[in-house]
Amino acid sequence: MASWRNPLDGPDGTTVTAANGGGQAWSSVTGGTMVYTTSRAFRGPGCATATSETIGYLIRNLSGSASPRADMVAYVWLSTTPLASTQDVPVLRTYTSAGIAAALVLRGMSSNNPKIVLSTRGSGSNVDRWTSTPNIPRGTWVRVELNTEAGTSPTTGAARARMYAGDDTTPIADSGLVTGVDTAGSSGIVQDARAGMSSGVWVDHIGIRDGADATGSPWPSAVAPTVALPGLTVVAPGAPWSTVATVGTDGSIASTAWTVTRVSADGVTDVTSQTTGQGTLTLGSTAPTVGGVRLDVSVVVTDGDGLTGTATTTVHVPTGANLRPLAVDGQGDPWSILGGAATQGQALGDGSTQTGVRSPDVPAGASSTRRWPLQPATPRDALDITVGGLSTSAGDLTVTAQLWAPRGVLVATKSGQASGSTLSLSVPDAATTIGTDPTAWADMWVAVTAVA
Ligand SMILES: [Ca+2]
Repeated sequence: MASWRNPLDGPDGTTVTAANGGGQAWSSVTGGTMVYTTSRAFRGPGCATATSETIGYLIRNLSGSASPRADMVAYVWLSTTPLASTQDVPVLRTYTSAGIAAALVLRGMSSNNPKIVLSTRGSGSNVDRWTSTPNIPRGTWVRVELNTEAGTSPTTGAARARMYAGDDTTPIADSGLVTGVDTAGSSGIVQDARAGMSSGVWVDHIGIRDGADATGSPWPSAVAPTVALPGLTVVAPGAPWSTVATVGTDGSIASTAWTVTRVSADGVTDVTSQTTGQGTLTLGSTAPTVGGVRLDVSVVVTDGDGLTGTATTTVHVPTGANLRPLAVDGQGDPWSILGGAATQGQALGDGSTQTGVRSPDVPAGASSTRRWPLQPATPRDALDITVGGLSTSAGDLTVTAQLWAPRGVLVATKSGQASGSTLSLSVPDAATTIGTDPTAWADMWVAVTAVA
């Protein structure tokens, strides 16, 4: 079984071709000229119609010898003005190798009382098997469905035609399953499905399903769009920056909304949203001009069915070289280490989860900062660093611990006030925010600031 759909949401005014969008590609296009239009739509931004009463056809090849059944559905809108001369618009048809299998025809199109007709293959010409009693409503969306079962002889085929108002589940008209008719000669195969349209007949959302096990409505369920963004990016301060969302959809894209959260070096966030730009987000004059900023970027794509897909990425805007880490044996005293660690690297590296640091006396209104090299041995998915046992001799200080990645990128920050308190720096998504380059993981550091 294979499902296939096309919501006909191509660019407004563009001639419909086999491959120019509007949904999944057609196998071929023939007959009159068809165009996408946003003048109306059952779902999504638009639909398609023909530019004259010369009927255009969209053809979809089925699964060859594996297609003893084919089911089709489409939404149609008839102008309130009858066509000038055309009587029949075969909106849904299935074909076998020897010609037509079954057809759902809009008949009486030049009258005010059009009907739907089910016809199947005959010797020389199609044979009408059923005509609806109700008229086809004009000036509103109507759903039509055609089921075809290919028999293995001219008397073992079956077909069914139905008409509904919009997405209703109870039909306005139903032929029932017409059996014992010729749909495929003796081939047992339905090989393609065709949708037709004329001027005055707008068509939207065509669904096709084939295979031996096709049952129920042929309209396949809509699939949420897939969205992807490039991974972690590092850009220079002030440099314009842009990114492109890669979107996969079985229909159209109704909207694209971006959110950019700026996380500054002091942990302040500034959220901005951008709904224009569609698939591309560009930060030009609004790009960060100061380093030490992280941008958390997310995009939400909504398709014509109202389903959404989302993706996130991170952009680091590093600071200047003045924030390079100290050497492992750097001397920042009078800060000192408390506890059992023999070296600063060990104290703040893999082998220690509890490290005490001692600040110097800090006069009121002053501050003191010490940077501690950090040497994790390997990249990891998550990173937890605890700066504990803060000891001061000047009463309560406000102590801030920050975890910095290479290139001056602030990864995490935490503040506390009580002497002896513990500050935990947790980076659950370290592999994303820091990356997986081992040299990067060997070039990280923690800054501890005491403010009296
Ligand atoms: Ca549409």
